[in-house]
Amino acid sequence: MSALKAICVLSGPGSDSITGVISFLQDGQGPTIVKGEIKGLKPGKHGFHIHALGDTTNGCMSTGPHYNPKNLEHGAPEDEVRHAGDLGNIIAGDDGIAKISLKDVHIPLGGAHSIVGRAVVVHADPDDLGKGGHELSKSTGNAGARVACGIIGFQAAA
Ligand SMILES: [Cu+2]
Ligand SMILES: [Zn+2]
Repeated sequence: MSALKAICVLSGPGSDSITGVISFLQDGQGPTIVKGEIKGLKPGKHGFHIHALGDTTNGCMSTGPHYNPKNLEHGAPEDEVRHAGDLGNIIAGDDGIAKISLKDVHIPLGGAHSIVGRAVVVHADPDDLGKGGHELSKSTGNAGARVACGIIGFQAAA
């Protein structure tokens, strides 16, 4: 069985020109490998999620909530109770660049719970991973504004 590949080109709504490209690779039923780079961020942690909808007609706002096919509460990537789309935080350096390299078993590129056609969203603030005690902690991680997003689409197979 050949690997599935997908790609997401991100951009921000503001004039601050946040841009990035994230690639996804899944071999068979294995974990999905996520790699990429996002530029133009404020240094520090930024919430990083798969949102449910591939709809950017109203910018990143119309990508819906975190992708959550199992109807669970928001959490950290390593938690059992989490949204499928909860990929935690990315960390931008002083140069505003965040490099991403992670593996996750909850974001397949095929089957009933595929993330292809959905959106990657980067937030202004850190994701508290459900533990911040804020009224939004258990739904969004209180990660603030959506500063960049893009739609995940298939790419030519590996
Ligand atoms: Cu999000
Ligand atoms: Zn979530």
